[in-house]
Parts: sequence; structure tokens; C-alpha cells
Amino acid sequence: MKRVLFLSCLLTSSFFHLFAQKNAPEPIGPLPSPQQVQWQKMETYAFVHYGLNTFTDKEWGYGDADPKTFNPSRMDVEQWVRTFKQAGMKGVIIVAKHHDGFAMWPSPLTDYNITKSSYDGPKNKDGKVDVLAELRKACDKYGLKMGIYLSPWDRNHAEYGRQAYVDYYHKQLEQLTTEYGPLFEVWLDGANGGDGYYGGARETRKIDRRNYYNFPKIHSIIEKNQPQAIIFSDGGPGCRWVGNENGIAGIPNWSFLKKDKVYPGMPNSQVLNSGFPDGDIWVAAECDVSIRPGWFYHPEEDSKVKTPEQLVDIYYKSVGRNATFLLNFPVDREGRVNAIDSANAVRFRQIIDAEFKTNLLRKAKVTASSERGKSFSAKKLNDGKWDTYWATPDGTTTGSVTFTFRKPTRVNRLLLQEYIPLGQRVGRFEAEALVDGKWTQIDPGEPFGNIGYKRILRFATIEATALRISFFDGRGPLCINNVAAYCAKEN
Ligand code: FUL
Repeated sequence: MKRVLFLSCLLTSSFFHLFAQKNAPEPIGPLPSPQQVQWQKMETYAFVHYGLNTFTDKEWGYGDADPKTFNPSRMDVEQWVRTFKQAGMKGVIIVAKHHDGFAMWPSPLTDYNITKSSYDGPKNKDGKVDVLAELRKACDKYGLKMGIYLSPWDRNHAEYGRQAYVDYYHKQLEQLTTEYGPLFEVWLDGANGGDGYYGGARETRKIDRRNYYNFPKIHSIIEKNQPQAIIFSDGGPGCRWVGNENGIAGIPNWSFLKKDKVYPGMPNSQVLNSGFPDGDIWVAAECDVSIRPGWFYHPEEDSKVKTPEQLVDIYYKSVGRNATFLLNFPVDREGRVNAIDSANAVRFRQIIDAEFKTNLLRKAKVTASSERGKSFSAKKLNDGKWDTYWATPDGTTTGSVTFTFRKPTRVNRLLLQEYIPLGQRVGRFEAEALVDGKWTQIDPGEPFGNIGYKRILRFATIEATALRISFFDGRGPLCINNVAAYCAKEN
């Protein structure tokens, strides 16, 4: 009897498995770490370029400017952070040291640092001026995360090009990653121009970009002291440069790279724009772009600040294409985020908030071509929860979902998200709208591409009774956690 019962239980459960898989789909690598997922959810964060270049009107200081040149008249780090907060930025990455080698904190390893400048602001616990300590305090006060940029290239240091400089760099990093609290990102830029002051030598020094800095050691210092920090460089390993400084991610945009093909300062950086569909490591793209033409402040660029509308466009081309948006603010000579920059950034956020205020699919009826059972039903697509997702059964790598409105509804934005903890899967997709009883393809004015963490399409307003999205070339069963539609005010 027991045996019969056992057998019938077995049969019933496999029967159910056939039609309603209760188990979650197997992850398909490469996968993001939980830290990488948290990082991507930040979506927008600020960059601060500020230092001697601000006062010498340069983009790349040679490394010989007198520290006294740094002389802000009304510096207010809290004003920066308040501005970023109002602009919806979730964190800020500060240039702790740019290529000129000038340290914005009281580095005991060099005299070329903020304590030798004309700045006489608030003092740190050791009674010294310290822009990084000021930023830490302001970030904690306003609930923003903090990150640092520490340029490997150093045009001031006498030993640059030799081992002694590499040891110095590692020590600077050790200090920054132990004394300024939790960092969400460490930025390692890839520039290595060659010539510089180099302690008075004033010459050109060439290094082997791939091996000179001992990147494995750099990574191990960061991983030891700041395990949650995402390491940025051309090739990751945490996140990658998108291959341009205009804030524009590729279509498609895969969050994968090939481990042995990428490193900071690598040639052929245009491959970083779209990633590799067959990559072996998860390194999502970050779009770094300045609100002004330059990274540092130049008075003549006051009339060239990107408008709120231009920033909105960049948001769609970065966050809306599976990347993050790192917006740079060149702090001005007073020591503040300039009023024009601040107004435009805050207005940018107001526009974005308005455009994404009401998800028109929230109450729509949703059906899917197939479902993996109740826990992964199509209803998970518009339940407003990030952690629940619609999934297809094993072996089903294509499919479609249809949302039917209660009444004809005006729409001009479509937003899709894959549940990335299980990998990036969708190879491509298409969207159609039922308008006047006829299915017509939506025209976003660019290829649909793929999805990843987030994909947003903009299109001319249509009045639809239903929307249908079809997914193709899945790398496994589909796992989509969000589909939303909006109607943004047209200009
Ligand atoms: C580059 C640098 O050369 C620029 O000056 C700037 O800091 C940019 C964000 O990264 O590598």
C-alpha cells in the first residue's frame, strides 16, 4: 500500500512538473554578484572633478602647479551633496587624485596635497583640511553613498614609471580604502599620457599599461578593505567604461566581457559599448559624462551647460540601455556646484520623475504565451515588485506577453527589466500595440536591442487597447520582472 502511495505521489508530482514548474529557473552565467546588482539599482550618481585644474583652467595638469593655487572662496561640500540629492543622485564619486598627482586629502605620503593649499575649511579629526572627510560627513548626512577616483597616472611623482611609484600608489589606495568609510565604487581611469613634471624631470615616461600598476594587487587591496565596492575600469572587474564620454550605451548592450581581452587603457575600446554576447564575466557598463564640455570647471563653459532636456536624453541612452549614468559636476572656483549646473540637474530629475510617475500597466490584464507555474505567472510582470518575475518553463526560450487596458490608453514609453540575479538572457525583443483593432509595431526610432537590468523605449504617443511584447533568442527560459508603460508629457 505504502509503495502504491509513494508511486502515485511520484507520478502526480512529475505530472505537475510537466505543466507547472515550481522551481526557479537555473541561473545562466555569467552572473552578477549581489554587490553588482545593488550597484546597478543605483542607476544615477554624481562625479566631482575639482582640484588644481579648476584654478589653472586645465583639463590635465602637468603636475607642477603650486598647491597654493587651490584657493576656493566660498567652498561648501554640503551644497554639493544637497544638489546631488535633489538631482536624484544616489551617490558621489570624488576625484581624490587626478593625473596631476594633487591629493585632495592630507596624504602623509606626499607634500603635494590639500594641506599645502590656500584652503582653510573645516578640519578633520587630526586638525587638517580634508575634502574627502568633508564629503564623507555630507554623504552620511544626506544619505548618499561615496566613491573615489584615484588616477594611476601621476604627473607629479618623481618615481612614476618605476616600482617605487607603484608601491606609493598601493599605499595611497590602502589609506583611502581604510579611512573614509564604506565606498560603493573605486574608479581607475585608463589615461596614461606620458609626459609630466615627475619631480622636476619634465620628461616623457612610458609604462606597460597592462602590467605596470599591478592590477591584481590593486584589486586585492580594494576587495580586502571594501568588499562591497565596485571596481571601475575599461575592463572592470566590477563595472566597465562604455567606450565614450558622451553618456551613450550601445544597442544591444550585454553586461558581459571576455576576461582576457580587457584591461584599463586598452585599445579598441569601442567593443565596450555593447559588451560581448558570449562573454565570460559580468561587467555592466557605466556611462560617464560631464554636465559641461570639460570635466573640470572653466568659466567660458558657463554658457555650455547641458540642458535638462539633454540630460533626460542621456538618461534614456544610459539607464534606458542597461547601463548606469555617472554625471560629472565640475565644482567651480568658489568651491560650489555652479548655479546653472545645479538648476539643470534638479530640473532633469523633476522631468524624469514626472515621466515615470504612473505605470499604466499596473492595472492592465496580463497574459503570457507560457508560464512556469503560479510562482512565475505573468501577473508578476506588473505587481510592482522587483524580486518576483515571470518565467517560462525549461526549454522555452521565446515567448510573448500581452497587456490589455480597460479602455484605450495613450502611451509613449515602455520599460522592461530582466531579473538579472539569474543572468541576462533575452537576445532581442519587439513590441507592438493594438491600435484601432490592428497590431502595429511600435517605432522607438532605434533598434529594440536587448534588455538586461533595464531597457526603456520612447515613441510617439499612440492610443492603444493592448500592448504585446515578444522575446526571442533567450539564452535559457525567460525571466522578466517588470514591464511598465507610461505617457510622458510631450514638449
Ligand atoms: C579620463 C581622464 O583623462 C579625464 O580627465 C577624466 O578624469 C575622465 C573621467 O577620465 O580618463
